[in-house]
Amino acid sequence: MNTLHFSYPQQMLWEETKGEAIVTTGVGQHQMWAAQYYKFDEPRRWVTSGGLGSMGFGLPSALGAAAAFDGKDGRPKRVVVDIDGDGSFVMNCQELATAAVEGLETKIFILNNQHLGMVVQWEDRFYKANRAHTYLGRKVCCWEGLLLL
Ligand SMILES: Cc1ncc(C[n+]2csc(CCOP(=O)(O)OP(=O)(O)O)c2C)c(N)n1
Ligand SMILES: [Mg+2]
Repeated sequence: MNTLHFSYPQQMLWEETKGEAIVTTGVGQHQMWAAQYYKFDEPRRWVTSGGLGSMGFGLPSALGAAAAFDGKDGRPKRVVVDIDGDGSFVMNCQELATAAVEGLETKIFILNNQHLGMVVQWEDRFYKANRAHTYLGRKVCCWEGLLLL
């Protein structure tokens, strides 16, 4: 199985955008990796919910940034990237409709670890790895002789 370390996409993104993108995030491990590995050289490029911890923040805030930096009517043009978790993204993915209707250009990186990763980390550390609906992957289910994948 090929694996990719969580820090790699953010490093790549930093290189590709020459550090000039506006980056937004959801909440979780992906957010921590983004904070550490997208090297913010300038202020006003990092949009995250910080201590409030609002999952679902990434996409709508990226759309706000895309509207503010759309290159129209004298406004500057900037690349906007939502670096999101799989759990956080689904909390507000209906806003893809807003992006389409309003024609807002946003790139979205979904770091799909198939878990509510940060909560899993706490489960491992403090709750003997007991899982409480933190797995987001596909369930393999045997029911009356049927294998549902
Ligand atoms: C609205 C909301 N619900 C629950 C939480 C608690 N919480 C913090 S991190 C997290 C998991 C995030 O999962 P994901 O977006 O996939 O990020 P990952 O940690 O896997 O990178 C949860 C459930 C929260 N911060 N906000
Ligand atoms: Mg996740």
